[in-house]
Amino acid sequence: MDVKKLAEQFWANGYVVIEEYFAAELMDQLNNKIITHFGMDPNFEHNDEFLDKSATEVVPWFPEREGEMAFREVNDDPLMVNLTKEILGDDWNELYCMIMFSKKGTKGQAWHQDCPPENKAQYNLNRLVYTHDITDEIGGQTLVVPGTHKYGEISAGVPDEVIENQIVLKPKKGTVVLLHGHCWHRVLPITGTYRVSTNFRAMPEGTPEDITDIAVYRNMRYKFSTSEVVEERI
Ligand SMILES: O=C(O)CCC(=O)C(=O)O
Ligand SMILES: [Fe+2]
Repeated sequence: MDVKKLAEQFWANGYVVIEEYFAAELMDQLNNKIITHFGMDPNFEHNDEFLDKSATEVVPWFPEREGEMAFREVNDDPLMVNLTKEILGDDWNELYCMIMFSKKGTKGQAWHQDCPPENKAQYNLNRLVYTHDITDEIGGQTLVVPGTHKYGEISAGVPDEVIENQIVLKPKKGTVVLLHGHCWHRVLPITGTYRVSTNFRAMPEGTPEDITDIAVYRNMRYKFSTSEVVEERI
């Protein structure tokens, strides 16, 4: 695997995809752990204002905060580590491992940036691993707009409308997607039984630990730690 080429692609587009990198067996094992944790009908943890206004319906789980370390094997994989280093530089830091569950019939996630884009040197790097196939039947396809990690703030507007040049990703089981936190992205509604993604978030040196506390949507900025809209945009 040519990490230099992959890093170049990442910096050109704001994301890079490595298809079916992890073994199906390991993915099945981790997917089972995820399903055992959530079941098929977990309660939303975010408040109603956020769920309505953000058009975002996901339930997060931070396994390592509860001592569940089974995801370390993926986190510590040589490609994950070497490619992260190539993209972020030698002194990058791990942020956290976060799993996002979406149940059948939910909206997915509206367009957003994971953190404010004003300081281009400070951002989160999403290192997404998919433990099951994302297909048109299941829904939950990941949408990205190439190059937008360089554009600054996401355009204000309807939270989940079609954006020009959007690309639809349908990651198969074991696929890795590295996605810049400033790159505009969203997740389509879930039509199948469930959808999960596992995100090993990292950040470049000098980025504060709370970098993902405020997310930028097309209609607002939202602060998760205090559950409040900190800026209305439309
Ligand atoms: O689950 C995905 O495919 C993307 C989720 C997302 O918005 C993120 O990782 O920041
Ligand atoms: Fe995101």
